Amino acid sequence: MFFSKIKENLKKTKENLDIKISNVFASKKDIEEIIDDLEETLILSDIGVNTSTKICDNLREDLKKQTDKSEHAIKMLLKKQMEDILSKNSAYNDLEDDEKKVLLIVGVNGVGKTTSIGKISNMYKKQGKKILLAAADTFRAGAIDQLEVWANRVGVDIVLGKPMQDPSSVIYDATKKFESSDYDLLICDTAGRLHNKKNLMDELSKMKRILDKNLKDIKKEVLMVLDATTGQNGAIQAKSFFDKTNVDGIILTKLDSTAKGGVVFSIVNDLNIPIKYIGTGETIDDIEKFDAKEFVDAIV
Ligand SMILES: Nc1nc2c(ncn2[C@@H]2O[C@H](COP(=O)(O)OP(=O)(O)OP(=O)(O)O)[C@@H](O)[C@H]2O)c(=O)[nH]1
Ligand SMILES: [Mg+2]
Repeated sequence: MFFSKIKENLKKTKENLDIKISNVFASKKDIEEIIDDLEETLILSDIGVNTSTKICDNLREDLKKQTDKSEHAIKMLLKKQMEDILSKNSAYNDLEDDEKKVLLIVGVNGVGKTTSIGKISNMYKKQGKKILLAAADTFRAGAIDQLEVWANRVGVDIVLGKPMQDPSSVIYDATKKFESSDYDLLICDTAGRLHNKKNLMDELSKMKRILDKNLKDIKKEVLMVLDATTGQNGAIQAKSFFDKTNVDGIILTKLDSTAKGGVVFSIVNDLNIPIKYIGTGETIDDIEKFDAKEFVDAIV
């Protein structure tokens, strides 16, 4: 059931990719032509030139080694190659049983930071974790309230900033509260926009320094939220924007509303950053820990 939900939510990407792949086979050509057409199909599905070429080069090699060159066999090999690209860099490291962790959530405005924090809190709350949120987006009017609504909905604690308060002081307060009780997870919301880019980068670095200093022995991850509907260009822009904050992983949102789900492959292969979670809708349960096999099975 869980599995069919992913499939349902990735319908647009599946329609884009799966049907085109079936069309390649339907027009009965020789193997070389089929692979060339598959390569073109992958490129046109936002998988990117480098990544599509790599998948199909490997597929050609695989096919040399086996006699079964039926549509089914080729498709299985294709899926295997697609899965390999994704699993190489995307092993998910979950919260261990007694591990504490801090997530600093960054990303340009409107990509889905606050919503993802709500969904992730809910996911870990259901696993029995004790969670604290920090509303450190003090720049945009309404951002603090928005996170508070999520905190109440999920039933987790929150440290509230005041509008225009120094965001790092919110993080500071949150680290103190985190230490004062047996919290497992601290998730920090940040602004997607400040007066300018330098300002935003400086602010994020300052927050990271405070986390490092005050919660020295606790594992931290900077997660960059990307909106899948912006495709490859959005991903490349975001990478250059947030490079300085040393991104550890990606939360890829809005995969339900785009046919560009192929961007997952170029993010992992070209940007070299693992995808940790995917957002597949606007409701609280529309988040999944990223799983390479599950993802490929849902779209091809
Ligand atoms: N369809 C869909 N919509 C999403 C998803 N994640 C977030 N959204 C929507 O995207 C919009 C922006 O989400 P926010 O969580 O406010 O984004 P943000 O990055 O916190 O935005 P700022 O605080 O303005 O920087 C909202 O309307 C969300 O419901 C998703 O996975 N799928
Ligand atoms: Mg927000």
